[in-house]
Amino acid sequence: MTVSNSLKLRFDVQAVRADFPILDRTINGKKLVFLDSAASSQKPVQVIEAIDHYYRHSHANVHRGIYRLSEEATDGFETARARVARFINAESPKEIIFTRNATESINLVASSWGRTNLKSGDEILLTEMEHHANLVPWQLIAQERGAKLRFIPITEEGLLDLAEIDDLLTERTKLVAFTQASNVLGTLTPVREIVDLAHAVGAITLVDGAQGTPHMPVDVQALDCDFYAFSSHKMCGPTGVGVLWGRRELLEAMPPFLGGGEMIRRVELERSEWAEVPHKFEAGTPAIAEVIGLGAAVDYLTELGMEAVRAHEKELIAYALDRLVEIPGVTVYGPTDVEVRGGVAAFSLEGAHPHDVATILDADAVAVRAGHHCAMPLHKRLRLPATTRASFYIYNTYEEVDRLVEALYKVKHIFGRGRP
Ligand code: 7TS
Repeated sequence: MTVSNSLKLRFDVQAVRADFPILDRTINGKKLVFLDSAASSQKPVQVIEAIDHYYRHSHANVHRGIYRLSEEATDGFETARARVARFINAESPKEIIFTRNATESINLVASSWGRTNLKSGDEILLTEMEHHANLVPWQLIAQERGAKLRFIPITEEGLLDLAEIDDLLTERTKLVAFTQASNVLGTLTPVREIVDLAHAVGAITLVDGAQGTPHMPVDVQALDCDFYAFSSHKMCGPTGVGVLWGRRELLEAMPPFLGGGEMIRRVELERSEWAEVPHKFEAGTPAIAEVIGLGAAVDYLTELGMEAVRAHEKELIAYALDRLVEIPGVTVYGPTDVEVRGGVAAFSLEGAHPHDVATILDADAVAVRAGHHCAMPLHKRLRLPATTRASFYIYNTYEEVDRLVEALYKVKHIFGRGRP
């Protein structure tokens, strides 16, 4: 008997699992164990059916036709915007901009806000644990504007090291952009504390919520940040849609990101006037079905309760950390205190390359990710070329952690270092 048999999870995981058709799949004759939700989560039937229903019954372009189908599509689209606003406690749905993904949301701010607000000598403060999505857009705009990038370092344990923050945050700092949760270390950052420090020197803040919104309650007003970015596909919703929340006065002062239809009030041959926010930032036909699917995902997570989602993941990661460190030769990175850690475990296994580990786990139908997880500077800081990463979500169980651990013992056996 494994330890997991004596433990019970926060909510009825079997009922949750029954909502995810893909979890019935077998790979190599074994039941799939999906441990790569940090890359993209699986989708419940409620989301799949919302998209199916939309295409079967209500598809037309939005904000244009004065006929029933177009009105239904527009209504579905705008209702989803209101649901997303409520989900992160935005003051108004007008502050919710639909993009393609978190990456595009961050690029929108770097481009529209950065071009009009950054000048030579200004500084942008980032951290050493950022995903490339919250690094490269700032490199591009810093180069263009002659601004300088600075970085909050991390401690050996993988927490943000705020000891030198007074030197890093000065009146030259115009923007602080940082992740709410590391997609490698699992670290949960002290968002409100950093936001307060940034505001004290007059800087604005962007929080990369790609690994936050899917896993914990988010209240942008309580966080007091200025921009907040996330992706639908990591939170049970479809691919192809992301969200940027921004303070209305900032959004109103920013120039458009992309030009075209939908984002204008009036167009002449030589010049145009922009539509009100959020439409100013939504050029062209949007991902209507996907936005409606995101609305269904928000309903699904709201019904589960984000406090319960976080509690579930906290229990799973605590169990996973305990079991992984039992395996000789395994090193898990990131904080050990689950109060400041999300459901992500990146690790190495002595003597085995992460790609080999992931390939052997795949033979056992355990899906994990191997590589740098789009955080190359963080891996350089950890002096590692790559790691293997297991990430957990609402549908994962203790038994699946056991399957991971069993499969890792097999890897050790294959590499000749462990017991069979
Ligand atoms: N920020 C963080 C913290 C992320 O983890 C990711 C994606 C992104 C931004 C970008 O999200 P996207 O939807 O725009 O691509 N993270 C991962 C990952 O860990 N494995 O694959 C994608």
